[in-house]
Amino acid sequence: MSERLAGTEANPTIAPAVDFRRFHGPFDIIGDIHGCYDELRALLGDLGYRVSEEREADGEPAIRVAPPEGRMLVLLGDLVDRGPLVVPTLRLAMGVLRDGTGLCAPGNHDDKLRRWLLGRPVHIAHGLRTSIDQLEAEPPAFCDRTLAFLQGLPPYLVLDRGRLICAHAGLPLAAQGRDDRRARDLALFGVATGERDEAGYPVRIRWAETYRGEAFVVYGHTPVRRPEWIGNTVNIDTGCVFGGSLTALRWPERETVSIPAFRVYDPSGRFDGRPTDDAS
Ligand SMILES: [Mn+2]
Repeated sequence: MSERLAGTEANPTIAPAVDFRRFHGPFDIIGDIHGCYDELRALLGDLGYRVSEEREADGEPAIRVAPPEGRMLVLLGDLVDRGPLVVPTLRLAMGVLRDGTGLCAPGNHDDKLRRWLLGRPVHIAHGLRTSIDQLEAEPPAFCDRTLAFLQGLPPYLVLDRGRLICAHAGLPLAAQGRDDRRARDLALFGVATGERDEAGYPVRIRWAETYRGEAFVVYGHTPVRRPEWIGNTVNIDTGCVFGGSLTALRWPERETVSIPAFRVYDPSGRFDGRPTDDAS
């Protein structure tokens, strides 16, 4: 793989599953919603989107998003867990995929919910119980729809002719364009050293500090007080569910728009650049 051009138009080795280069934006990229649907609606309103809560012909609730002319919503993963409104957040994400008004990459929490829905043994912690409780209050068909939605998500997105990569936990250059187990784990969980910190959480490599790729990488997963710009990357997880804020990155403008959380939904957050959980 080319040292510098991985993930760009010049690199022909983009796996089909992650190849969204034909989508040029402009985009509004939002991640780590964690069921903070009220804040998501407010932020989308600030960005000029119209959100409507409707019903399908069969009576099933549906949430429809109408972007401003020409724009597209990109959801950067961790739709679920910890927060109060996981179900409408999922409905909105399913709605944008169905209508073609947006794209979605999964986060580690979404992937763990997917495995729970498949009946696999998962450790119910780090907010998964809040999602399960909310899903169990819905008709069983909603779990089926949620599983089908999660099963269909690509591990990350290569966008805009290869200039932009949206990956929940970021993506080092060597993994860009790949669709193997390691690339998938990096995109969903990040780069772990194998060590644990004094609180028992996995230590992650700060890959962005040495990143020299040409594709701009937008990621989240580790809460920070303000969007963290490092080289050709930005972390936009500003910890809404922990009482921080919900942030969108506008592309290609490279501007962020944030709104403060309406309340602290989960008091366990920290904003020091270390992971808040190891929901793996
Ligand atoms: Mn995450």
